[in-house]
This record gives sequence, C-alpha cells and structure tokens, in this order.
Amino acid sequence: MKIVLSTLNAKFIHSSLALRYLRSYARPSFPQIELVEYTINDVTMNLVADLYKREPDVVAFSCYIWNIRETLDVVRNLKKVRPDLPIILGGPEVTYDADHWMKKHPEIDVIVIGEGEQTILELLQAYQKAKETGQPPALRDVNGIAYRDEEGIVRFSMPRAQIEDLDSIPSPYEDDLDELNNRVVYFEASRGCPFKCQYCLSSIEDGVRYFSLERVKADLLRLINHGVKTIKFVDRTFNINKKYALEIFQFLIDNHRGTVFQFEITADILRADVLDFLTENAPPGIFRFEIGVQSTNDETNRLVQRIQRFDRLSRTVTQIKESGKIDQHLDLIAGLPEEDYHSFRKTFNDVFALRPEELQLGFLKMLRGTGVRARAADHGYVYMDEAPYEILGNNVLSFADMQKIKRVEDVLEKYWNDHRMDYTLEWLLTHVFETPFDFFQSFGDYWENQGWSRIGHQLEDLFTRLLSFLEFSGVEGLEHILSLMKFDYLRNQKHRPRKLWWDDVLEKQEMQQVYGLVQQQAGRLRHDFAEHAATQKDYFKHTLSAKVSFDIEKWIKTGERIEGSYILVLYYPYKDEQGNAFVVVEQDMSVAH
Ligand code: B12
Ligand code: SF4
Repeated sequence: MKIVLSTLNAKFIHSSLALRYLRSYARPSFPQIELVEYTINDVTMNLVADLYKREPDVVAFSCYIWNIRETLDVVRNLKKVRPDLPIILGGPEVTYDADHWMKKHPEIDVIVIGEGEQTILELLQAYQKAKETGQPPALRDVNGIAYRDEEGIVRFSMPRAQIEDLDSIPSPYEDDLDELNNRVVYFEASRGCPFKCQYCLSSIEDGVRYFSLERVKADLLRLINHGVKTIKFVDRTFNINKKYALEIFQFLIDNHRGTVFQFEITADILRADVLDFLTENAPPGIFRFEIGVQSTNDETNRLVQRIQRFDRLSRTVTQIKESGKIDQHLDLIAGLPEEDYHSFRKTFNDVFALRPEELQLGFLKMLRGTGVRARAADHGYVYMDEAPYEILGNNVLSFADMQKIKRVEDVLEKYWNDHRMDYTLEWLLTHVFETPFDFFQSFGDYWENQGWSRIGHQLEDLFTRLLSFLEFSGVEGLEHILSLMKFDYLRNQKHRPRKLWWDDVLEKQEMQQVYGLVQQQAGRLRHDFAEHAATQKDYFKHTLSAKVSFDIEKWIKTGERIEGSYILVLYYPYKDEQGNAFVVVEQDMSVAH
C-alpha cells in the first residue's frame, strides 16, 4: 500500500517533526511510506498535481494554524480528481474541533485527535485490510479518531490513551537526514507542559513525559554529526526538570561542533545553580533562549492562569545578558484579558528595560480548544473567524488601539530586533524619549503616515527615515544622534559601503589630512588597520571617514562625552568576532586623546 504523509510548512526552512515521527512509527509495517513537504506559498494546483502523480492509496496531512486554509484547498481539489482516495488529517489545528471540520468539509475522511503515532499505524492497518478484503475499513475500532459511518454521519471512536513510554517511538532522525539540509530541525526531549496558560494549546494536555537521556543524546549526536546548523527544542518548558535539562546542556557543551540550539525556557523558575552553570560554561553563540513573558500585569496573568514572578525573570534575563554568551528572545502578547493600551505600554517598557537581543510582539490568537476562546464573551473579544483567529479587539482594547500597537511592532522589528543601530537607539531610548514604547509608537505612527509601510526599504532608507522622523520631532542634540547613526551605519557593514546618505561628506583634501593623522597613530590601531594605513592607496581602499560631533571612541571606552569637531575613521574589512576597527581624530587636525 502506498501512503503519502504530507504537510505545508510555514516556510521552506522549517521541517515537520510530527510527520517524521509518524513515518518512523509506521514504516516497519508500511515500508512504502513517503513523506512530502511543501510550503504554504506553493500553488495549490501544483501540490494537487504532485500528490496525484504519486498515486497514493492513502494520504494524510499535518494541520496547524499556519497551513489549515491552504491544506483544505489542496484536500478539496485532490478529492475531486481522486474521489476514492482516503484523506486523513491530524495535528493541533484539527484536534480540538474535529466535529466542526468534519461537518464543514465532507472531503475529509478521518481526523486523528491528539498524539498520532499509534493511531496512524492502526488506521493504515484498517485501510490495508479493507483493500485486501474489499470491505469498508473498520474505523470504529481505531481509537482517537473522528470518522464518517456508512450513512455519512460524523462519529467519534474511543479516546486514545497517551503513549506512556516515549522511547517506544522509533527515532524520527535515524536516517533520511539529507532531507534536513539547510533546514531548522525541531527536536523533542519531552512532551507536555505542567502549566495551564489559557491561551495556549499545551495547557490542555496533562503531565510531562520524557524521552530517555540515552535516546536524546544519541539522536542529537547523529544530527550534530550530520552538520545540522540549527536545532530547535520544542519542549514546552525545557527547564522544568533541572537534572534532566542540566545533563542535556552539558552534553551539548561537550559535543556541539558549532550547531546552534534554541530552547523555550521559563526564566523565573530557572534555578540559580543552572544559571551559574550556563553563564560560566555555555560556549558563546551556541545556545539561544526563547522566554515568554506575555504580560507583566498581575491581573491579566491571573485571568489567564499564568503564574509568573517578573522580578525573578528579570534577574535571570539580566544575568544571562551580562554573561554575553546566550542570545535571548523575549515574547509579549498584546490583547490578553484586561490589558488595555496603557497597561501594554507598561508591559512593553518593563520588558524592554531588560534589553533582550530580540523582543517579539505578538497579538493574541483565539486558538481552537483554548480557555480564552471558550470564555471570549467574558472579555468582549471579537476575532477573525478563520485561522489565525487573531483578535480584533476586546472590552478594554479597541481595534484602533491594536493597530497602534502594530505600528510599534513594525519599527521594533526593523530597528531593534535587526540590530542595525544599537548605539543610536540606546541614546534615543535613554536620553530623548520618555520611554522606549513612546519612541517606537511615535516613530511607528510617523512611518505609517509617510506611507512607508506600503513600500520596501534598503539599509540606507532605515537611516534617512529615522533622521527625517527626528527632524520632524525637533529632538535636541540632533548632531550627536546623527554622529551615532553614521557610526552605526559604518560599523555594521562587512564591506566598505558605496552609498553614504548624509550631506556633510569629507572633501578629498580633508581626507588626506586625516590620513596623515591616522598614520601617525599607527601604534594604537589594530594591526591589520595599521598595516593598511602604511600606504595612502591601501588606506583609502580600506577606510571610510565621517564627521562626528563628539569623540565616539572615548565615549564607548569611558562613557565620557567630549564634544567638538571630530572625524571617525572606519576600517574594512570586517573581522569575525571583532567587527570593524575604527579610530577617532580631531578635525582641527590634532589627534583626539
Ligand atoms: C515549530 C512550531 C512553529 C513553526 C512552524 C514550523 C513549520 N513546520 O512550518 C513556526 C515558528 C513558524 C510557528 C509559528 C506559529 N505557531 Co507554532 N509551533 C511550533 C511548535 C513549537 C512545534 C511543533 C512541533 O513540531 N511539535 C512536535 C510535534 C511532535 O507535536 P505535534 O505537532 O502536536 O504533532 C503530534 C500530533 O499533533 C499529531 N499530528 C500532527 N500532525 C499530524 C498529522 C497526522 C496525519 C496525524 C495522524 C497526526 C498528526 O501527531 C504528532 C505526534 O504525536 C508548536 C509547539 C509544540 N511544542 O508543539 C507550536 C504551535 C504548533 N504553534 C502554534 C501557534 C499558535 C503559532 C503561531 C500562530 C504563533 C504566533 N506567532 O502567534 C505562529 C503561526 C505562524 C503563521 N505563519 O501563521 C500553536 C498551534 C496552534 C494550532 N492550532 O496549530 C502551537 C501548538 C503552540 C501552542 N502551544 O499553542 N510555529
Ligand atoms: S504558554 Fe508555555 S508555560 Fe504556558 S501552557 Fe503554554 S507551553 Fe506551557
């Protein structure tokens, strides 16, 4: 029997862990099982044609919030050309409202509810038997599904118990590793979450189950040895079991070979000894933590049953940040119960104060099966009927407020999360605007008013647009801000930039004078810079100069701001770990310092 397991990933870079489990579980009985991954950007007709060509006896799709619409398009058309083909759906998006999906979409034959490994195996056996005997498949006997009886009425079989021993599922990463080249690999060490956050699907399952450490280590080693670049652990709260987490951290520290590992952790329960261990031993750039903060409003957290100690979370995030070894990505959700615009502004500022490398601002989605969706009326929620079920407002947050917050998100992504101008932003956020949120809000509003959200941008545009906003806002000390913008622009590029976006570029004669001064300073330059400053030709090929209004070099080293007419000289090329070397000289042609 030929079986096709398929899904539409959010982007090409992603891969489906669920399908790999299903395949490894069913393959001993069904060697002719094929796994086919598409993306949601593929054209429906191409997918239908590709699936048709494979001539499957059964096809099954893995369904999530990001692909349900496109999957149903494929399913509808596939059924038209292959009315005999049994179509099975599974995954979190169809698990919690199977009745709704079955009734609305007659082309679906079966929906698998919850964990899929044992269920798909039994289903395939039922179809195999049906094929052999010419009888209809005995779906009623397969636990954990919704199906149609002979009259076409939607029925539910007995619920399926969870798999107790996760090690009984063969590894999804035993072979076929070439399929994962250039992809993010998702990895599970455990299933389930002990917490009950009411907006999250992981709150519904009970208990946490673990794969054995031997199994986890063997799988990780195989992936590392294969050269996988990024492994993302999908464990809901990786650090829930301290001993288990520590052993995996230690194993990865000993064996990482440059692979990057991402974890979702709960920062306020990360124990002090684990934290000390990580900040001392983690190799820089190898681990990355995702930390859901969502809200710092106590009443909101109480309403969604989220237990969180923000003071502890802050201490953890700060200690990790100070170690400089692990990048942190913090998440917020706008639109949670009783969090109005002002409360969200506070949440944002509380979290921004920790200066995470990345801050992601999401909007509440009313996922099928969650508590917030069941009690949506209590807080006056209105939301999209179709996936992704994003809210359009509630009793304390209007649609207009949400649009305002989206404008914050837009510039936050472009400016903070992209780290294009860290020095400039830090200055603006600490010296110029009342709070970080206010900066992102007013800049986001300006961006929208200028119509920039409808057009693309190049790197220089990010600078000229910020400058235009700052001029419009009449901020004080613009010359210093402009100096930092020039510095950020020049220091972040691997190659000597061709385009300069400011007006006061140096004249040729000025540049020659600066060259003379830099040359005299050879002793305090990085050695490759000093070497290239030896001849004028090399020097001009490898440097770029800009006028600045204070001695940025001294300011970075000592925090002292000495104002005057200075020239900043950036040296290219960029050196990994060290970036671009630079020096500042005084424009009256005596050397700064
Ligand atoms: C990886 C991931 C992503 C990736 C997508 C990867 C991809 N392939 O394209 C990215 C980062 C893009 C992503 C984004 C989002 N995600 Co996400 N994501 C996950 C995550 C962390 C892992 C999924 C996974 O592999 N799990 C492990 C597998 C083994 O478990 P499983 O998927 O549940 O599969 C089992 C069963 O469901 C079943 N099963 C699954 N498929 C099938 C198919 C068949 C045929 C059968 C029989 C059974 C079956 O069997 C499997 C094995 O037992 C989960 C959380 C989690 N830990 O599961 C959230 C999760 C899937 N995401 C979720 C959400 C809400 C989002 C976002 C909307 C978040 C946001 N930004 O607001 C976005 C959507 C983006 C968009 N474009 O719209 C929700 C799911 C909502 C839903 N109904 O689908 C989850 C569950 C998080 C949560 N706890 O609430 N996500
Ligand atoms: S949000 Fe995180 S901690 Fe809360 S239930 Fe979901 S996975 Fe668990």
